[in-house]
Amino acid sequence: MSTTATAVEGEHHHHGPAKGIGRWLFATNHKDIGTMYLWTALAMFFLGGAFAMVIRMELFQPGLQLVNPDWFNRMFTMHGLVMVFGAIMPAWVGFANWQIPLMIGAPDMAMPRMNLLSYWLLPVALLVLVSTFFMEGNAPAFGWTFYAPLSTTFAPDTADFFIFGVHLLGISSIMGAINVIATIVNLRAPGMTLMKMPMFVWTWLITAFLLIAVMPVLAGVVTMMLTDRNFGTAFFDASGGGDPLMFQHIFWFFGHPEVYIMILPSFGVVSQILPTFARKPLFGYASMVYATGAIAFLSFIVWGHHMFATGLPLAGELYFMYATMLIAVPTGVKIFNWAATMWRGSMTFEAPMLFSIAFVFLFTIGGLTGLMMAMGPADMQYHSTYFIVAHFHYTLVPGAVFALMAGTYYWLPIWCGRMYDEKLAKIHFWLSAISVNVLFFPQHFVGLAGMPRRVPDYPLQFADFNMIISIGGFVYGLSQLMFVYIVVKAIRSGKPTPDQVWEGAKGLEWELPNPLPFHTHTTPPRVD
Ligand code: CU1
Repeated sequence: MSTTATAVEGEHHHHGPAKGIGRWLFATNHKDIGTMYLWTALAMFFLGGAFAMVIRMELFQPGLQLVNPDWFNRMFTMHGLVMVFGAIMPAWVGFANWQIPLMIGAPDMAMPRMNLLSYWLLPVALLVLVSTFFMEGNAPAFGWTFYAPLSTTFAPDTADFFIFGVHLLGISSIMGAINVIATIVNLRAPGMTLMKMPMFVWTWLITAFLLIAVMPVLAGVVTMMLTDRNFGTAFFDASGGGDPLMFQHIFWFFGHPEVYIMILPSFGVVSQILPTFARKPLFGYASMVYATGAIAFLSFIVWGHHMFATGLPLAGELYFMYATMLIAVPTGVKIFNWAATMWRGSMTFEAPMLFSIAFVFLFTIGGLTGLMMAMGPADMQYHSTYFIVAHFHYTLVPGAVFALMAGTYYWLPIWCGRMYDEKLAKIHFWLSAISVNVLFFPQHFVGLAGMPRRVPDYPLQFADFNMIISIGGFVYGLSQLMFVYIVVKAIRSGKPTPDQVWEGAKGLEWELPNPLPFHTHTTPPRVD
């Protein structure tokens, strides 16, 4: 066959792993690409965190002291965009790259070079987004939801760079999702049937379908913005026959599933970790799979709950209310299963377990406030207050971020072949768990008392709580520096990972073969 010669020739070009920077620039190995995703996400976590620190410093006391209102708007806009698209989503893609091939017994991702392209589009897109700070007109200030007409008629020219950045991020995400699906569908080891797959793989498979379904919707809405802004269309402009509310419908058709894109992999990670440290198999595996699928399906048909205050028709409001409340059913199944997994288990409380247990408790708080907001008439009161901010930060910080921390401590020994310092990790956990509640719990109170979100200043009555919130924010932010220290320390001087990383994983079917040296290239020679 004619491909044989090419294959042999190809081998010459791939004689051993590339050295120096080339190893990273031209990486096609799922581990190297996963590593790049994870470091990029961590850097963006701190950039988004820096914006959050500015926000909390400004709100530390009433009155304007640090930034003017325009800068404040830029800060919360970029905070949201960087955290969602730069930190949480790429971090999960990093996890997917590292873990999915290992967990299903695949040699690599199905399309290694597309994988490389997916990755490199990411820093380019983030650079496009962040470089708007240095352009005339300055960075976008229309919130991460960039509602029209604020983002169309009333935004500076840098909004076009924002649109370009979102397109690039979308292409990167879609290609990443295609790769995940192709890998799981085609490259499972013999015997790895779908219903034997580890929960992390299942949740990522479903996440990938969500991404493919809604990232084009996001691309569509920013394209409509682009043509509204530059080519005389009036999709969102009532004076030209359009409708600004249509923006919200399209945006939230993307936006609500997007929330689950960030949280489903968390469900997967926690479903791996709880059994290991409870020394029991996951309770209700099949129901976990079906619950994940049900949540994903429901996520497409509830977007109107973001729009109760726009004056939906009564029938529409009732529909979105009941559909949204339905999500509590599969979510309840999951929480029950996690509790039942721990029930009468012989639990130990290493850092991954601590973060996972905190996830179960604190994500549930976010779920319950979500249920409160799902009630249309009540939402008219909560709408656009700090109560909303409290709600979604509970789902995304002690939700997604805690699961990312749990997963990192759990799998770092496999990723770098070395153990982290358990004592420091426990301190990191307790600092994070306490400060995250000091940071976000009182936001429920100021929200219910009527403090609006996205404001740089507030009346005196909110001063005490805001100071407490800010202190919680500073402690939480500083504590995450400890995480970097622990990870770097493990990589540089951690004890070598033992044959059995987690004693509790013994006998559980998703136990991984290890230790896998950091620089091992398991990819077989390519024959394309
Ligand atoms: Cu939603």
